[in-house]
Amino acid sequence: MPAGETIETSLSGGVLEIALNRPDRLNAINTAMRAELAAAFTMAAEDEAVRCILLSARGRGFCAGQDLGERPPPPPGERHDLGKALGEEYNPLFRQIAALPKPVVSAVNGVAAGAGLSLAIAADVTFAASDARFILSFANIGLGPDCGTSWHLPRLIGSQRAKALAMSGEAFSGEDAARWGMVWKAVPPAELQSAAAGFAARLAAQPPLALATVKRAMDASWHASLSDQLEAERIMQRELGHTDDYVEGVAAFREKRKAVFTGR
Ligand code: T3D
Repeated sequence: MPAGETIETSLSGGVLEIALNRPDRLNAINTAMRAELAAAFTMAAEDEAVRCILLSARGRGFCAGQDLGERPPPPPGERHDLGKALGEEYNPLFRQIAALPKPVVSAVNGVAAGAGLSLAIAADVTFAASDARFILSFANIGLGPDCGTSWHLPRLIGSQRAKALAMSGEAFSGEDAARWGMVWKAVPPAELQSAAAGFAARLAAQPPLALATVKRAMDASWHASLSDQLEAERIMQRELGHTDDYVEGVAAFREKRKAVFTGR
C-alpha cells in the first residue's frame, strides 16, 4: 500500500482501510488529503482484491472538514474562490465514492464537522460512536452545505431536521444520528473500530456484483418512478442470474454449506 502524508491505507481480507491521519488538525481535509483520498479510491476501484472500503480516522476526531489553515484572510478587495476547490477536487472525490461499485463503510469517532460530516455520510453504511459529535458547521463560518450534504442529509433524516441542523450549526450525537437514520448504528466508543471492521469484513465476503447492484439500484431509485425502477430491477437481476456467484449461492444453500463468492 502506498504510504500517504495525510492518510494511511492497509488491505486485509478484502477490506481496504483508509484512515484519515492528521490527528493534530482533527483530520481536517487539506489539498494533499483530497489528492490522497482520490488516489486511494481509484486504487480501490481498480484492485480486484479490494471488496470493501473502510473509512476510519486516527486520533480523537473523525474529521473537522476543510482545513481552514488553507483559507487565510484574503488581501483587501480579494476573496477565495471556493468553487474552484469544490469543482476541481471535492466534487470529483464525492462523485468517485458514489460511483464506486464496492461498498464503503465509515466509522465515525469524535467530531465530524462540515465536509467531515459529508464524508461520513457519503459512505454506504456509517457506524458512529454513540458519543460522536456531528456538526453542520458550514453556516457557522458563513457557508452553505457542500460535498453532497444538501443531497444526502434531507434524504436520510428529512427536510426539517436537515434544515434546522444546517442553519443552526447545532451539534448532535452519534445516538441522535442513529435515531434519525443518518447512520446505520451507534455503538459504544470502545467498540466502534471492531464493529465497523467486522461489518466491512462481512461485506467483503458477500458477492461483489450483487453488492454493486444494491448500491447502484438504491442510489438510482431517488430519481426513478416505481415503474422505471421495477424495469431496472428486472435488468439487473437478469444480469446477476447469469453470474457464477448466483450459481454458487444457490448451490451452497442447497448443499447446506457456506458460499464462496468470486465476483464472477
Ligand atoms: O473551503 C472550501 O474549499 C469549501 C469547502 C468547505 C467544506 C467545509 O468543511 S466548511 C467547514 C470547515 N470546518 C469548520 O468550520 C470546523 C472548524 N472547527 C471547529 O469548529 C472545531 O475545531 C470542532 C467543532 C471541529 C472541534 O472542536 P474542539 O473544541 O473539539 O477542538 P479544537 O480545539 O477546536 O480543535 C483542535 C485543533 O484542531 C485546533 O488546533 P490547535 O489550537 O490545537 O493548534 C484547531 O485549530 C484544529 N482544527 C479544528 N478544525 C480545523 C482545525 N484546523 C484547521 N481546519 C479545521 N477545519
